[in-house]
Amino acid sequence: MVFVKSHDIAELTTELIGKQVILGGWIEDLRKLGKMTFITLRDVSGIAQIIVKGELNDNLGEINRQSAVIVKGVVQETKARDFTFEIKAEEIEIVGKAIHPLPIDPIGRLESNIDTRLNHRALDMRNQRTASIFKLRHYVLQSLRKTLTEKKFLEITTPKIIGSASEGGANLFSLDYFGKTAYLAQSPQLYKEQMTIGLERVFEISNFYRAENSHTGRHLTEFTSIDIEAAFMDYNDVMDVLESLVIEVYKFTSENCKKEQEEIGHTIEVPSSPFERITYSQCIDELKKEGEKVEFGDDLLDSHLRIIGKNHPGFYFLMDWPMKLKPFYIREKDEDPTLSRSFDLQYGFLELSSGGTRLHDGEKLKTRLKEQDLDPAQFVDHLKTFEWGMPPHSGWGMGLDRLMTTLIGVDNVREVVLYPRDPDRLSP
Ligand code: AMO
Repeated sequence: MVFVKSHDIAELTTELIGKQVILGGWIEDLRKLGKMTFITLRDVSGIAQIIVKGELNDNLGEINRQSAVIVKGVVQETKARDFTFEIKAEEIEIVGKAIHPLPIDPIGRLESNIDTRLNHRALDMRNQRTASIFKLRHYVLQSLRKTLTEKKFLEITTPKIIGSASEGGANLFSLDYFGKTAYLAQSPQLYKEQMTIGLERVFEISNFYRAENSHTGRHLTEFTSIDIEAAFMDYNDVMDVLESLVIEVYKFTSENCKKEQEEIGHTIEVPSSPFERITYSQCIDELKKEGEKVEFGDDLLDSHLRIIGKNHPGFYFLMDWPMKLKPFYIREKDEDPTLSRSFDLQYGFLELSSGGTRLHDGEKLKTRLKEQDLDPAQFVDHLKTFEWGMPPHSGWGMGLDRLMTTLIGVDNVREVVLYPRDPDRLSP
């Protein structure tokens, strides 16, 4: 039999009754009833009932559930309650046999823990809850690209193998590069800033790497980041871009992914806007009121953010952080140089994004590098671009995996990443 399907299951309608179709998919269920066999066939788009009778049924033999099959048959009316038509099989070919028993139950009747599912991720994708998460992830990416393109951002791809750190020395993976030391990029920070001198507004959606020995539901060693950088914008402008992007993602998936929301058992609620914008100083005051021993200049610990998150559920911006807590490329506020033009986008206690206005004066950048014990000599290629007409610019980076957890209401980023990488997991 040919391998080419005539239709996806979702394309079948009662108008095709009497017509021959060729379907391809996996046997989700199989019931032998005397002279007949009922097969539930699933493909990526849906499920159909196949009925097998007569000689074909007599010669059917053993077929394990979850085997891949091609079915040629005729669409006909049905008495089944769950279907509006069925397919009377004329030919069935098992094109990919599945073993029995399988290591996990893809229908999800027998629940497996996340580690077991991740060990068999490809098979887990036949679980409709898991498949729906990754369909949603696709639509999130589609929405992000659409909105950013409408806002005149151009998609770029920067190198992931680099010669010096983009975010300072911490958490760097190093590798041998033909006898030299190379690193895996922690972010596209320096390259995206450089691109503003010609392309003005750029974005990148790529994987980046952090040698973070963290065992939490929100840290991975390889994560997907959505990054933007825009010339002639201040941090308030790129916060507006971020806010409208998040709102659009929620709107787009809430409207276009009804089936996926049903499968996951979670309704996507579009957040109200504008998002609250609170300052770091306000947070310190709030924490002090709650009896926390914290002073201006201290970094906010997870325990602090949990308190702030309780006071401000949902999305909010936490802005104007002290300069000393921010990376070398962040610019100070004119009216108070101890404060930075920076922000984090929070979802409760969870940090989704950070960004800010950048220093665009090369000399100041050099001074800041030294202040942070970084060697300007390591950044010569970057620093020289600041002599070529560097415009004022701002941007942010947002963890796609973390954004996905807020969208579908799960706690662990591993649920929304195909093959997560963390200190304990390097395969499959
Ligand atoms: P930052 O280091 O805050 O900023 O990272 C931006 C966002 O990326 C996500 N993220 C992670 N997600 C999962 N696992 C990790 N280990 C991990 N590390 C970071 C988070 C975080 O908010 N260059 C700046 C951004 C900018 O200023 O443009 C940067 O990388 O959601």
